[in-house]
Amino acid sequence: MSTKSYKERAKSHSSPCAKKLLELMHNKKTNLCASVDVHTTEELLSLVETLGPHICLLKTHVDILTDFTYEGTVIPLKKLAEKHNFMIFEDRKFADIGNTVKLQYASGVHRIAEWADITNAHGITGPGVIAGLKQAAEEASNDVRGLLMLAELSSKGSLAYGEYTHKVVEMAKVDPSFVMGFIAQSDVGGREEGNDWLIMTPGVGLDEKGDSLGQQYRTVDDVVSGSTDIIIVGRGLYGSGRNPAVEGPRYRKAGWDAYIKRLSS
Ligand code: BMP
Repeated sequence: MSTKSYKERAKSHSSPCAKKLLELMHNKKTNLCASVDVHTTEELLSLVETLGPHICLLKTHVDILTDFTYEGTVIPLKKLAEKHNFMIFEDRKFADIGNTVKLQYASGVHRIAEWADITNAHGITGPGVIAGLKQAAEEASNDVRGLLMLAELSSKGSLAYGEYTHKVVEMAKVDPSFVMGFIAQSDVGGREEGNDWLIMTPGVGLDEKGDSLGQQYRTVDDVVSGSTDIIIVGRGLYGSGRNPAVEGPRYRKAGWDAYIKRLSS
């Protein structure tokens, strides 16, 4: 766990993308990432318009959209990111050999490398996944790009723990300028060489304990008092019966208060 402020960490971070995000978090006073898993671009843009002022990061799964186009989806999303000052994380969970993920990241209908500030990958195939994604990022854009490795998962029965998690953390060390941190539920360590990994945690909810398909929720205080730097919240913000205009500020405040408390602990 880091008890340093986001501002302090931004100054010395090895990843330019993490630096940019930490500065944004400090200036905007939010560590909330909204995860918006909806079917249409219209729903996505409307929710992002409401949640945008409260978040540092928007997490997308653009392969869920039935009407995705670069012009119709990405361009307006990037405009909203500029208007409300947040970054974009496409939760693609790459998991193939380096050459294939390089193609998947840059090509196809989604061309993720061109517009997503951050994406993520499983370590199951070995460090080639990091090298492949890095090559695609460099070829696709001059903007900073960051990669999160999936070290632990929130779902019941996940196989990502213990030795597997440890090996993923070791793997991340091959490129700390591109790998900015982990999707994880705990402090996964690996800072001996001075790496200041960002820990982003999904499976966060203030009202539910989980869903019927294995998702498990923990509270904001629980995760941030541990090692979480960024809380990832989905249905807690916009699920049935929820008003995003109310839940956005509520989760933002909970996340920020928990961070301030951690700083003084
Ligand atoms: P929700 O808060 O509605 O359960 O959504 C969680 C989001 O985080 C989903 O988009 C899911 O794909 C993602 N996620 C997760 O729930 N657990 C993980 O360990 C990793 C994830 O990316």
